[in-house]
Amino acid sequence: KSGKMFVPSNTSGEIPDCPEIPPDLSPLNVHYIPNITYIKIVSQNPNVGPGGHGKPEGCKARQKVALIIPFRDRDSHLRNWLYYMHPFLKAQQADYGIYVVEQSEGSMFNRAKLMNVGYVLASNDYDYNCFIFTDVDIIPMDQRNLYRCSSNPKHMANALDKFNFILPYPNLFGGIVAFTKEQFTKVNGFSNMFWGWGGEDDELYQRVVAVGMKVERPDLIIARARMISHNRDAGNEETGKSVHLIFKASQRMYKDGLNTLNYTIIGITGHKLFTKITVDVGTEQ
Ligand code: UD2
Ligand code: MN
Repeated sequence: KSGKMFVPSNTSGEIPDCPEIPPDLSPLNVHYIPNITYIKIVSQNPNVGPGGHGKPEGCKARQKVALIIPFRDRDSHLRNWLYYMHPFLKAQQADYGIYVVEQSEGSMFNRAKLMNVGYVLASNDYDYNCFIFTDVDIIPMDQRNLYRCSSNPKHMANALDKFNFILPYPNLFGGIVAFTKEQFTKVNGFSNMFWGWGGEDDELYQRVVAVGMKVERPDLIIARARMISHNRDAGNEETGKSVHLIFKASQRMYKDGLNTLNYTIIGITGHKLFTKITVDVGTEQ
């Protein structure tokens, strides 16, 4: 025997925490590229693991972030989102996973219910403590806009190009929101009752207010983001039923949400750039 043992260079076996604010973040040039291909995005992001997971090298992230995207028939938007977001999240030294929650054909779109399904399945996949619920068509224009959770629920789509980079009305809570696990369970998630376009974001805002939490927003300069312009999708029409649901949010919130969520998984596929969950969320009762 030589008596020699292999001793790794870092004897404690621990890697340091990442800095609170990642280094070298800057504004970005973002424009819609209709013909970007998955092959190109994969080749440009060799560090991304199966199912769309990324992790910083050489340091330990302070949060584990799940990005949840409600989806149906928006492939070119998804390609653009992935093209910009994988490098963006890498620059932010994020420990993250991307979940595209696709509603199966034949029923009215239910964005909020897809968010709840994404929350449950992502939680089963990895030890996430932060959940960012984002539309597929919104791409941040500044790396300093940290895709992280805060001590309050955070609304992150407060400076969209579509609204000339200002908050169009004070209670807007649509587009992108970030919740810790504690914050999201405290409001019982989103309502499951919003079929078709509109109102589910305002209802979530009412839940946040009802439990006494405040909403945070990033600075208007760093929150600048592009929303890819589009028409209203077929199968996501506005029904006009949302107003009374928003109004009664605080009375309904503990009997409509994560604790009453029902759905049927059609399939879960680990793509190279994201995890796709196809789900049947039913139809309006
Ligand atoms: C606003 C809100 C959005 C949501 C919506 C009303 C902002 C910036 N955005 O966006 O968060 O509250 O109003 O429901 O405030 N989707 C599909 N396929 C479909 C339909 C929708 O993938 O057929 C997904 C996709 O991720 C899309 C999101 O749902 O970005 C919201 O739908 P939208 O983009 O049509 O709604 P929009 O732009 O009016
Ligand atoms: Mn949109």
